[in-house]
Amino acid sequence: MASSKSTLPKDFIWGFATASFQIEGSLSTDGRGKSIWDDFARTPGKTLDGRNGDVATDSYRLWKDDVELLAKFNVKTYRFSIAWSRIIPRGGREDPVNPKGIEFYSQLIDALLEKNIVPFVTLYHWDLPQSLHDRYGGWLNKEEIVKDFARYAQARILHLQLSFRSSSVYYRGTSHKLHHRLTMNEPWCISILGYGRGVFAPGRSSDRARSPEGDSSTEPWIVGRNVILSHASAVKVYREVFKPVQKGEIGITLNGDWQTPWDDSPENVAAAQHALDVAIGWFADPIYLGQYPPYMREMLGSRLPEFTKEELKLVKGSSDFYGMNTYTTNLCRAGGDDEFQGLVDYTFTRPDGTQLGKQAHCAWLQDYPEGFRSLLNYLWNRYHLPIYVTENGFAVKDEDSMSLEQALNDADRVHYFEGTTRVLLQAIHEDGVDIRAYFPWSLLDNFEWADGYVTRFGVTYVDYETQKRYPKQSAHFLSKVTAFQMSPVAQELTVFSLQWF
Ligand code: GBH
Repeated sequence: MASSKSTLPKDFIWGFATASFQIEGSLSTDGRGKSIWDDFARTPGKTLDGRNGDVATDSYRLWKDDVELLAKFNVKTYRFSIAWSRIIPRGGREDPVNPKGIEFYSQLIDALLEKNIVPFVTLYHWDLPQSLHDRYGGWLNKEEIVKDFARYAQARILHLQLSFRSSSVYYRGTSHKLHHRLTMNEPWCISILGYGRGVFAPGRSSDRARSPEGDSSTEPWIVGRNVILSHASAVKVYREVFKPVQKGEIGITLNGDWQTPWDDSPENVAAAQHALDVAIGWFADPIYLGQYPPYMREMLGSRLPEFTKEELKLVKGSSDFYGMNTYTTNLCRAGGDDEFQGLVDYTFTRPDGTQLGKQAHCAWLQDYPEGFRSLLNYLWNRYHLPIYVTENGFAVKDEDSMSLEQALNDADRVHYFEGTTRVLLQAIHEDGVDIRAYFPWSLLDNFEWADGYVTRFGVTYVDYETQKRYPKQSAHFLSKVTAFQMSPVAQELTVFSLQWF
């Protein structure tokens, strides 16, 4: 079949993304241990609407509804995360594995496979077992956390694999290339928002109004290094023990938006690169190129925790693909004292006073598809690996006064996805970027971290009183375009036995 400019490549996969703490609820059911988000979200002042993750979208109970939605939307794949504290309630390498936790994810995965939906699993999307934080400082403690994360990866891998061996489910897939797993979601957010700004669990920060303890000038950088090392040791386990048999892929996903100079002055051109270095290069450069970006060292001096030679060997090349979460573009101006943005000020207001794009229902996001295209090109040219877009989405205002019908008519989100899907195709066909997956965020409205339930990113509306799900216009739009573009794939399936983990 001749490939056309409006067609996605044959093996391309698309589907929606979610994360355990944002959807599951049932926080003390079936032996789940506490995570750092449980109490953090319950603490007054930590979320915008004072609401927490105790119920969320109730997906621990209603997961079958979610699978039905995915099937209805005609997706090829579903990106979800596993709650570490369901698998190992106390989290540590000596602590027991919880069979009920294993069972929960096994049945979810089996149900997906029965519908020919490829599971795309994230090991860690921010819900660290509370016990590890209490016992030794969690992500701050390199010696402990790296070993515990590797053990969690192995426990999850081993046990889930055993349960699949006895399963009669077979996946009809295009090729083994479809076996993917992610270690971490967005190390920048784990480090900066959890230990620098203190707006995410565990909420540590130098700002004493916000946190009784923490040091924003050192801890985020230490946590970042430890997250990279934990990721790399999980990858080592996978590659040594499981990959030879399964031939699957493993990688990490990084957040990062396109950064472009506010004007063409040399200092602002440099500022945009500095912003990219801190948002993305901090993690991507060690993992893909084997060293920190020079600007990280320039900015932080001795506060930048180094890797030993041996560690660097483990880290370099530890991701089989580039996992990309991206939402917007920032206009960059040199200056300010925000190290977390590379000593760069972000704005959406151009020099002539106009806005970059349409404002989402959260301060940090405007609709600007051209930036998405530029970032895809930048990452492809810098790291030379296939790109999986593991998150991309838009928040639309939804007021209590709105009718359901109005809430479902999410025209601004449809507009956003029209832009990003158009640009995705251009990047593939016109720019030659190797892009293999696309996951709009999110399958459904859910617990939006510090924003509580005020900000809605779903393509499915959730009525939080009844927990009923209602597809929005954007869900119809995405299923239609992608189903059309994906149609050749379904014809070329072969059968092979399943070994996901
Ligand atoms: C994603 O992060 C998350 O992976 C996902 O769980 C979440 O639901 C989704 O975004 C929508 O928010 O103004 O200092 O608070 C995207 C990357 C980086 C975007 C931090 C918001 C806010 C910085 N995020 N950013 S701050």
